[in-house]
Amino acid sequence: MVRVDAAPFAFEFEPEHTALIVIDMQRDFIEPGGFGETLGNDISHMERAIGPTRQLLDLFRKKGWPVIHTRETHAEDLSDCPPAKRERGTPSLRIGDSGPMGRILIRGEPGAEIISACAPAPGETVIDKPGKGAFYATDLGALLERLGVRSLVFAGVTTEVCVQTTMREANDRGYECLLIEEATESYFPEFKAATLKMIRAQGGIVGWTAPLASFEKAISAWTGESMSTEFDAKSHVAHMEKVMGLTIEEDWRPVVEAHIAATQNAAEFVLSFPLEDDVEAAPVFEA
Ligand code: C5J
Repeated sequence: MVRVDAAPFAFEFEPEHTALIVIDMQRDFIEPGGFGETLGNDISHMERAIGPTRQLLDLFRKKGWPVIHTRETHAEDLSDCPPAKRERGTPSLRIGDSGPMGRILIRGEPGAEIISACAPAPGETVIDKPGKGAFYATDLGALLERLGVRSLVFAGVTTEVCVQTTMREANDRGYECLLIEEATESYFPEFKAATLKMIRAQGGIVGWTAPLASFEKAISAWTGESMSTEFDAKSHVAHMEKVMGLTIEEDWRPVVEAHIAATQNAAEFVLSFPLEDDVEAAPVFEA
């Protein structure tokens, strides 16, 4: 068990049941000319979250623990974009309009991509979500179930919109959620501060928050205590069998172990299996 010095009290998690979720570190929210800026926001605040998010990514990757990225995106024909979302306010460019980084928030356009510093590594899952919450109209819930995840560590932008919405969705589904304080940002510093307070108020009504240094310290302490700091493909395969409820045949075991040892990522292997049809139903909107 890893024990993080967090607020409102220690956050404890079992690494084999934990994933990192990095919310919407997209060019459209962070770089000039994207959705965030077209809404009139000061995007300069976003930069502060990049380094700490990258540090968290490096930490999870080194351990071979699952990493999931999300992107707020819509289909080319906007059939998954409620008119109310597109028409809200008076932005200089609306979702689907052409901007300096391609069509705003449209899947496949340059602006919808994750910034290079936090780009997904091979094998990491990327969830395209039409909503602010990452569970709505996606297969995130099914993926987490398949991975046997019970605790989620959060990073990304923006704190009070997509990060908080997803944390609340996760909390309602029974996940223990920790938000790393420096790895999230808002266009409004006061909203970030208020969101961190809201999350941990009332005994952690939504979850926990902790500084990155506390998280890193907890991992180091746990690594020091655990029997091996080496990536252990055999134990990852055994865990994978347990999570997926399957038995890998003896002939295949060395192949699977070699693959997982080479990629240092058991989660990638688990996630390469096709999912059943358990995506939350998404309504289709007329463009
Ligand atoms: C917003 C997000 N703010 N990713 N999206 O519209 O938080």
